Amino acid sequence: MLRYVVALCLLALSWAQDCQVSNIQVMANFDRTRYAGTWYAVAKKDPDGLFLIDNVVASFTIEEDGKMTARAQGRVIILNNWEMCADMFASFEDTADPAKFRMKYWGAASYLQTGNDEHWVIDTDYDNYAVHYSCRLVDSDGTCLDSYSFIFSRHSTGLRPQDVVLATQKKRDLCLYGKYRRVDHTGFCTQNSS
Ligand code: DAO
Repeated sequence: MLRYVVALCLLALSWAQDCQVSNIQVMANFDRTRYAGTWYAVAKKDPDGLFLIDNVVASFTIEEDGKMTARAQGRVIILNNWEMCADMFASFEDTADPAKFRMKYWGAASYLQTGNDEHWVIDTDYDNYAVHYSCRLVDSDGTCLDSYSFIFSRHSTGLRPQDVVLATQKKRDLCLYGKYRRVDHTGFCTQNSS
């Protein structure tokens, strides 16, 4: 019996870490109402063509029709060396999985990036931390060729030590361990809004 349990655990572990986008586990029974509110990005794995650099704060709202929307700010550098605080908006299209959305995003100003990305909530306890993931391009072998991921905290001061442990495990599960950088909050966006 023990042998079967161990074999099952190993199978589950290898499944979680085979780096296949289709095998990525997202948050079970995701509750968007509890997810709403302000999140501070504390770490980010950048996509190709980095956009939001630091001072990233996202605020999620559940509208009267139940749809999720978001507003985010962050420091960006556009036109090679113009540094500014980007004011961004997003609307989320539901999918069959409550933790997986299609996110349409655009800027308050026309020269800011627009796009249509996956927005998956990998894990959250709603009150302290959240792990987000988006794969922009799936390779022919099923792994992700171009992804980005935010680690969010409810606290501008960062993650609690116990949440660092949980987020680190999720980074490994996403096959992105070692690819994140810290996202600083310096007050840039309170002084330089677009
Ligand atoms: O920063 O490189 C990047 C890609 C992110 C683009 C999307 C930002 C706009 C909306 C954010 C809402 C919550 C994550």
